[in-house]
Amino acid sequence: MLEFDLWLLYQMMFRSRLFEEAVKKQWENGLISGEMHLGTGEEAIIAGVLCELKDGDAVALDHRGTSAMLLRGVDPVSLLLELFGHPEGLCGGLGGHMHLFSKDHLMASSGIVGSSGPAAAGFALSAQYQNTDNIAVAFFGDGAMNQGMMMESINLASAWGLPVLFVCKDNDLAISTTSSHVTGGNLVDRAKGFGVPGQRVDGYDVKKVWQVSSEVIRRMRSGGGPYFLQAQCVHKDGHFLGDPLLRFHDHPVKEFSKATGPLIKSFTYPKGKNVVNRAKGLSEVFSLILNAKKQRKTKKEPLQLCSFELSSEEYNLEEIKNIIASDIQEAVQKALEINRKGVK
Ligand SMILES: Cc1ncc(C[n+]2csc(CCOP(=O)(O)OP(=O)(O)O)c2C)c(N)n1
Repeated sequence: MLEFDLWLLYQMMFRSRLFEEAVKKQWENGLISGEMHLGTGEEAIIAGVLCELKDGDAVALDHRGTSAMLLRGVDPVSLLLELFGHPEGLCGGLGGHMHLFSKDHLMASSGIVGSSGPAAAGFALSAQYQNTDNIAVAFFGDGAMNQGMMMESINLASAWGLPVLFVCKDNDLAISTTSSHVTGGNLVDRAKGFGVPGQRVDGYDVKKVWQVSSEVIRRMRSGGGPYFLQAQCVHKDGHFLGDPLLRFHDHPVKEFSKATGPLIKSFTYPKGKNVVNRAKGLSEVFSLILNAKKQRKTKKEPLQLCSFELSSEEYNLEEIKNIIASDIQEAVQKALEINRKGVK
């Protein structure tokens, strides 16, 4: 994107949100099996960075990569079929939502936490070797910053001057472990310790994410070396669909009655930590449950924040939303139809 275009950014975010809502519906209908990690809530980070990329740039993704694939142009029908485990899916139905790959788009995702670091560094090494001005982006969560291979990638990217933009989508949680429990120091300073400049950015504000990314990516294309971005976000649908922290909140009686037995058993188990420690552990779990919903309510909503800034004189927002909604609806219907017909 050469010039700032808030309308384009909003459309990207809205497309991403609607697609993931459609995925959620199919997961609830039982068409997608296993865990399903959505990126609802991190749209401003994804759209703000991706809109600055051009052909030949590569993107390495974590376990929430579905919508980034969509926004880079991967066919939504093949994405949905992949999630259904159908042979006509993007990766023959064998990758599922966590292991997506598109050679045409130079994109790969992985469920191995931290692995987007080495993948992006590899893509960037290839761009550097071929003397192009292409860059690579690594998207990952704050939990991945405590993974060795991520540190190794940041180190090598610095030592070799690789054009990698490391984007940490910081929701302060790794499943149910809060960052403050397991993370020493400050992440931007940690990257600086490897010689990689970086900064924090408001991950709810697409305009701010775009401003920083566009400037940094422009520098990277002319040999500026790697950069580190730490952007705050919240995962509106929890760690994965059916996240127990949110389930406990939504259906306390049902969920607590299921958990009472195991909780009593673990509390009265004769071996292990003393009662004070066990009580402390339990209170931490309860406070996580209590905060799970509160956090999602108090955090900013990236789409709403962006829509407040759009000038109604330029375009008709409702019209644009309807067009995107019918595009997504069409893709879902097509994927369902192929899936219904079964395997040829
Ligand atoms: C190497 C590795 N360790 C552990 C896991 C299990 N695991 C899956 S997601 C996750 C949390 C990752 O947290 P973060 O990187 O902050 O991403 P988020 O889910 O918050 O987006 C963990 C520990 C894994 N998939 N890979």
